[in-house]
This record gives sequence, structure tokens and C-alpha cells, in this order.
Amino acid sequence: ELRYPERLNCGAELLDATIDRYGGGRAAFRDGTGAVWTYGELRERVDRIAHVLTGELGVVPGNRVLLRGPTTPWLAACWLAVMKAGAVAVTVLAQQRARELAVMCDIAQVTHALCDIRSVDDLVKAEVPGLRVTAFGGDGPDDLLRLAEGSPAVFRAVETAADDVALIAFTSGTTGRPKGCMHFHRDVLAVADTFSARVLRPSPDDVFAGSPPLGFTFGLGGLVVFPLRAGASALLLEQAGPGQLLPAIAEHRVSVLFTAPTAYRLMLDGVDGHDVSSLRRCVSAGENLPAATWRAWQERTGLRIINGIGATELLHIFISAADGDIRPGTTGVPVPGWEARVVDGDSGEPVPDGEPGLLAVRGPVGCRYLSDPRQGVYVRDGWNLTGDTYVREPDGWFRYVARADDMIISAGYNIAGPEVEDALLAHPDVVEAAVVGRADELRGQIVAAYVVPRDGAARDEAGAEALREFVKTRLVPYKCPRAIVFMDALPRTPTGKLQRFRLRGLE
Ligand code: 3SK
Repeated sequence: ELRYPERLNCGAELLDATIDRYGGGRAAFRDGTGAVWTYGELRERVDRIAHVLTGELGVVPGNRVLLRGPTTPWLAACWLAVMKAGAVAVTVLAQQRARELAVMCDIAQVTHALCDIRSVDDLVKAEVPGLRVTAFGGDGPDDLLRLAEGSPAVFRAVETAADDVALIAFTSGTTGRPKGCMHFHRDVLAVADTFSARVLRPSPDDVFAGSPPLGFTFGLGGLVVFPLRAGASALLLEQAGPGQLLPAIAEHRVSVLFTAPTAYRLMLDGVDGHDVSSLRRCVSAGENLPAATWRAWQERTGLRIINGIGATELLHIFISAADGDIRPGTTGVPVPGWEARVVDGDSGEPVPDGEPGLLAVRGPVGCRYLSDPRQGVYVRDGWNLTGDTYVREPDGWFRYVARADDMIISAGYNIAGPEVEDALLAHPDVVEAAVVGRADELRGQIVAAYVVPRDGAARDEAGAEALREFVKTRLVPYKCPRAIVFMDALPRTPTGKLQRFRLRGLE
């Protein structure tokens, strides 16, 4: 069981305690330009920013401070400074626009913002009443970094309580009004001390890198919290698409990679031309990892992807498989410190092993929506209902079926879209596939597949028919997509999650 002292500041733990343990001379962050920040330099920059926050900007413990910008060491330093100052970081994505930012600032009651100069326009356009915006990375006299240069180099972290709120993270929301999830100082450390410490088991020599932005808790955990907790370093890339990741892995000898299934698929084409021998751990989350992608990555690289399911509500990954025992097509077992079961949607009672039901989890971090009635839907009897349909196999392994609202019912058959997607993705001409139900007078719904084909592959009815025949060799015919639509790209949220609702509206 995890135990933390009553007074706990996660910023001080990640920085000051790590320096006490490993010294200040090791690399903490690198960026794409070749800059390296040692732990000592990082702490000095964080402490100077914390002085600006609590001095010039008048931030007091508990104030909500919005952080926005591309993934850079400076954005990570601002997050750590907000933690050490005892304020609450409200993390958003650099791609979110004025209207979305206005809603989130309202929900989180944001008073201050630290914003990369390149992302400031939309925040200003959001016209949030009373919001004090301080930009960084520009050349104005009021630039945060200029103010920080003139501030003292040592800041004593505010002694927050372990269960003071440290972070408000928004669910990316594939539909509807975003929900702000509150997380405590101890929660931030708990995800490092469970998934990272128990599954990844990083060492100070590890180099972390990946694509999720710091405004998504997948990225904040994987690229800031986990490496700092372990005394390791992180490569923070502003552009971290598949095209940038492969050369960066080779150049910086990246050993722990965080990205999503789509990026693994897209990297398959280029991976032979790059040296990925430094990789020790490849983590996939954000969406279910199809078995076909797992197998293709292993064939090309020899590496076994660690598939995980996480949620903004629970901060990071809670079910996964450890590297020695990974079964493609399953997610794994509860991360040590977490419990999981599969329950009936109506009664909330566990369903028998082997039968589909709703995934329910509990552990050191729980869902705490900020003033949102949907709290009562997500949390039932102390269990968090993630909205995923899962099967628990008799040996305790958890297998993803679909998002609960994504099951297709066609002519009385229940069909899980991801199973059909997996079959399509095994075809060499398919880069991406999304399968949804389309309303049909005769069958209620039919299986409709939206497919991104490889360059040069057929996009006509003959191509569609070839895919149908292929799926029929792998699945019972009623699961075969009756409609196949070829697309250039699938609609996704800024965090990379597929927006199935947008496909349902298409013919
Ligand atoms: O939303 C997710 O899928 C996720 C995955 C891993 C870690 C954190 C999150 C929010």
C-alpha cells in the first residue's frame, strides 16, 4: 500500500527530493534543439518562476493557474513552479481554441495563466474576466522568463497537504462539455509509484520521450512525472509525430517511449531505416492497441509494446501488462495498487468471467469532477466506471471489447467495432480503420468501416470487396463490414482519440 506523509508537495518531491537522491548534475530535460537542462538548472529555473508567481503575480496557494503551450522544458518548469508554489495547475492543450478555453477557465475558476508566447492569441481572445495572462518565450519586458531572471534562485516549496488539489485536467471529451478532474499532490506521486515504478521500473539512466502533450495526463505523467520521480531524463519535443519520433529515438538514445497505437502503426513504415536499439520500453495508451499492431511492431523491432488503459479521471494507467508477460489483444492485469472488475451496467454487480460488462476500477487515485453531475455516473459504490466494455478472462486478464456506447447491434448480433478494426488492420493495405454502427431499416444497424488505405492501394469497390473477403477469413461473416468508406484520415481529438460520433453521421 502507498503511504505518503500528511504534508506533501509533489513539485518538491519530484525535484528537491530527486536531487537529494541523485545529485543535481544529471540531465533532467533535453529539447529538440540539443539543449540539455540538468536537474540543478531545472530547479533554479523552477524556483525563480515560483518567486515570480508568488511575488509579482500575487498567486496564493489554491489559486488556479492555467498552463498552455507546446511541449518544452519551459512549460514543464512552469508546471513544477505552480506545484512548488502550492497553486493548482490547470492544464490545457496548445491546440484548444478561444471558445473551448473560455469554458475551461470558467469551470476551473482560473485566475492566472502562464502561456507560451506562440499560444497566447487564443487565450487573449477567450476574454476570461479577471484572468491575468503572463507569456513566456517572448522578448517583452514583462515576459515571465525575463521576470524570473531577476528573481531569487531558491524557493522553499509551500507545505501543501497530501490531499490538497494540485492539478485540474480536462477530459478531452469526444463529445459534450469538458469535465475538469481534480487531482491531489499524492495522486501525482501515486501514478509514478504504481504504473511507472511497478511496470516500467525506470532507472536514472533512462531517457523518456513520446508524443502525448503535457496538457494530456498521459504526457504529463510519461514525460515529466515518471522520469523526474526516477531521476531519469526526458526529451521534450514540440513536434512529436511519427516522422520526428524515429530520428529522435536514434539521436537521443531514447529508452522509454510513450505514444498511441496510431503512431506505432505509422512508424512501422519508417522503422527499418532508423536505429531504435536504445528502446527498452514501448508504452501504448490513449486507445486500445489492436493485436495486429502489436504483432507488426514486434516483427519489425523485436520489442513488445506495453499496452495500457488510463483515464484523465484516474490520472494515468491502471491496467497493463508487464514486459515479461504480454498477451497481444489483451490489456493485461490491474497495475499493482489498483483493483479492477467487470460489472453489470444496471445492477453494478460483477458479471461472470468471460462475459462482457462495464469495467470498474479503484485504486490510489479516484475521479473527482469539478462541480459536475456526471460524477454520480462515473463513480458508483466506490468504483470508477470508465465507460469501457471489457471481459475478464478466467485467469484474471482483462480484454477490451469496445467503448460501452460503441457496441454495434446488427440483426440481433452484438458486434464490437474494435474486433473488426483489428481484422482490417491485419491487411497490409490498411493504415487506419474505425468501425461504427450505421442505422439501417432492415437490420437496425449495419457494420460500417472507415478505412485509411496505404498510399497507392485501391480505393474503389474492388478494393472494398477485397477487404471484406479478407475480414471473412478472420471473423464470422456477420461481423464483416457491409459498408466500407475510404478516407485520407480519421477524425480525432487533439489528444489523438478517435471521434466515432463524427463517423456515425457520415454515409
Ligand atoms: O485517456 C487515456 O487514454 C489515458 C491513457 C493513459 C494515461 C492517461 C490517460 C488520460
